[in-house]
Amino acid sequence: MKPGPSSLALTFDHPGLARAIEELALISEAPAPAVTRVLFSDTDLRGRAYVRAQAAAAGLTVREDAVGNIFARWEGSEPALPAVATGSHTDAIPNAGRFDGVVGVLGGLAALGALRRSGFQPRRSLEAVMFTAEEPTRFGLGCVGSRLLAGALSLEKARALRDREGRSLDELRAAAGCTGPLESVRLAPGCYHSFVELHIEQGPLLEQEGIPIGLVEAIAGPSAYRVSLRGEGGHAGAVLMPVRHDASLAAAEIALAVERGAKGSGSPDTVGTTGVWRIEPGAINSVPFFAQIEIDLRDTRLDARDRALAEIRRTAEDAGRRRGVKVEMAEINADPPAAGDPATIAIAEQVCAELGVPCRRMVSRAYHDSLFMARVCPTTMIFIPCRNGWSHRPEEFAEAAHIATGVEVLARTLARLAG
Ligand code: HGY
Ligand code: MN
Ligand code: MN
Repeated sequence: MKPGPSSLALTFDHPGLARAIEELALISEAPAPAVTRVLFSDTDLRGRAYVRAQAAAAGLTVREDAVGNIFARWEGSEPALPAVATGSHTDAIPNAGRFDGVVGVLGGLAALGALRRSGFQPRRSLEAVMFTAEEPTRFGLGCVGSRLLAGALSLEKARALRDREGRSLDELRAAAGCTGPLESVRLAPGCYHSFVELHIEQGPLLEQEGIPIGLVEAIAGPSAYRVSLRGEGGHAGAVLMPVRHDASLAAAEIALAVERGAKGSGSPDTVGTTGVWRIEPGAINSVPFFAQIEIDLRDTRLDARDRALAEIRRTAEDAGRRRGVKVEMAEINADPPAAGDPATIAIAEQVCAELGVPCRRMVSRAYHDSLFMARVCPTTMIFIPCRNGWSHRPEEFAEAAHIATGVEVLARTLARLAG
């Protein structure tokens, strides 16, 4: 008889999970409560070692691929069948929080641990995955690990990635001990039956509505652009205003167009951010001759995102001409949105109903590795509330009770999928 979620007697080590989240949070370049763990930095390598140890302690077979994706596997009774997977990331942008991604990695291990202790025997193998480089901090591109797994990033583009010091992915992964050709990362077709990622919402909805579980039916499509502007420098006292070609002011016009374009796209879900600014020479008494900004633009609807982008491009062209500044706008990535799998969502909804846990379907405005795993197999995400919707900041916080509920819904959903 297929083990229904209610018939499985599961015990969870919630204090142990809370301890692990706190221990991992201390592996950081930033002082607590902030967390910084940039891809292939020393802290990232120590964080990886911590996750590998946790997975091994859970009795799982651990392997790492050529780009640092870590797979913790529990062989099923029919190992030839496509496996069921869960997972997320542990890299963290500068001065982030301790729950983003981590809840899905350590919570996924906790879910598999509870299933193993219950005597449940999955037909399909179960895997908890720690995806490498979900955050764009190192190379300016997010989800490098899951893109390569899904075949959504060409090897040529992967090899062309450079960090601010000019180091390549190949150089950094080799230094991190990740061996093997990049070609070996791409997943074999049909290797996964389904994928479910546990993650904090990174928005205020669940908390506002008092609902402990969100089931993701769409993930907004992220896009990013790097705009380089070259004008003329000079002495801040000597160069009079009418003859200036100030690169930073052209950049400022473009940043305002990002806001204007997002607000005017016709969709409430369009979001635009100019989060990275570089000005040269960066002296108070010198007119900026060079500026570089990085723009993050997203929506679940591509037509709305495109309308916002058109406004940005129009302004870039106009400001450059008017100010005598050379403007080059390069696309870093422009990805389509992903849909959550209805059948997988329905299983998680049934689990919630049997547990008496309120849940709602929703959109993810943040992107996740699920955005690319949805190209590999039927995928959804289980969201839990986070305080005030805060994320990517040290005050990020998820209640232990919400994490516990998320892990239990995940465990029982995985049991259904793998049973
Ligand atoms: O930016 C994002 O949406 C994700 O947190 N990297
Ligand atoms: Mn993040
Ligand atoms: Mn995340």
